[in-house]
Amino acid sequence: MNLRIQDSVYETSLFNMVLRHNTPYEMKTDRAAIRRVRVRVASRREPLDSEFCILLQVIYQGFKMLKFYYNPISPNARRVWLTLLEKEISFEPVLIKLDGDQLQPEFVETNPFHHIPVVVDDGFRVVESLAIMDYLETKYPTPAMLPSEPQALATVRMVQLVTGNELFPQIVSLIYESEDSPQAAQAREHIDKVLNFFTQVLGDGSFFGSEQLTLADIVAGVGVLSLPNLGINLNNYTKIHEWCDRLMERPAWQKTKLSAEEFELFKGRVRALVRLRRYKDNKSK
Ligand SMILES: N[C@@H](CCC(=O)N[C@@H](CS)C(=O)NCC(=O)O)C(=O)O
Repeated sequence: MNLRIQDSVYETSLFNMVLRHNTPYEMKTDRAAIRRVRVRVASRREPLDSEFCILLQVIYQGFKMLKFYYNPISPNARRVWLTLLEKEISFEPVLIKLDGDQLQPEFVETNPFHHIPVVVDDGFRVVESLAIMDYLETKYPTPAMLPSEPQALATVRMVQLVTGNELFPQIVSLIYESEDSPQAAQAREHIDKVLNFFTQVLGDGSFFGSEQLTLADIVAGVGVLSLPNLGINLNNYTKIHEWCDRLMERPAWQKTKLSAEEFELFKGRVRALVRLRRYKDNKSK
């Protein structure tokens, strides 16, 4: 990219971007560079030299590259990760350790709810995995992953919401409650209902709402593929089992697959978060 540094409008907007920008999470790798630029911009007496132009290029490219705040063990982040990979969008991954990184002021400035995933694209910040996926779909429409035909679109949204509202809370129960507890039995029963519902919705189709992969497959796939690790046998749901095989044939899914060790880490994080939530609920009673 050639910076047309003589272009004063462009130059000013770039300087403003640099000056406005305070979050080290945004520019983690260029903190020293940004400090140097701030000093130069604050005392703009000298003409711009070539070293300075190069510095601005580095910073400008840093701003242009889509940043993805994530952790591989996070299912919500994996939804976005898969969307980025399936659409072959270039991005800069920013790993957020879920043992406290997410509570650091720099990150809380980016997401006040201290959750991953977050995407910052060209200075535009999006939180909430489903909103991020819609943003990516609209900005990078190829390959299309959200059908526009009314029934197909409703199917995609329905499967996404059923996953979030009906499946995920049961996955959390299975992780938190002991295997032989009534709560775990109830969770297994509800998961059976979800899997039968998904079987019905999928019918003889390859994917949810389309013959091509959709955003519903990504959201439901991340949840359903974790079930065998929690003792749910997918062989009892033939169509869902075949659909899982179709997903796992794809390079993006193999790349983002959790190892057994990572899944244990994820379970540990879920348990800690549930304990924390219950402690807070009890305290406020
Ligand atoms: N509804 C949000 C949920 C995000 C969420 O709960 N993320 C978890 C990881 S899967 C997280 O960041 N937890 C850290 C925390 O709550 O402090 C989304 O879909 O993006």
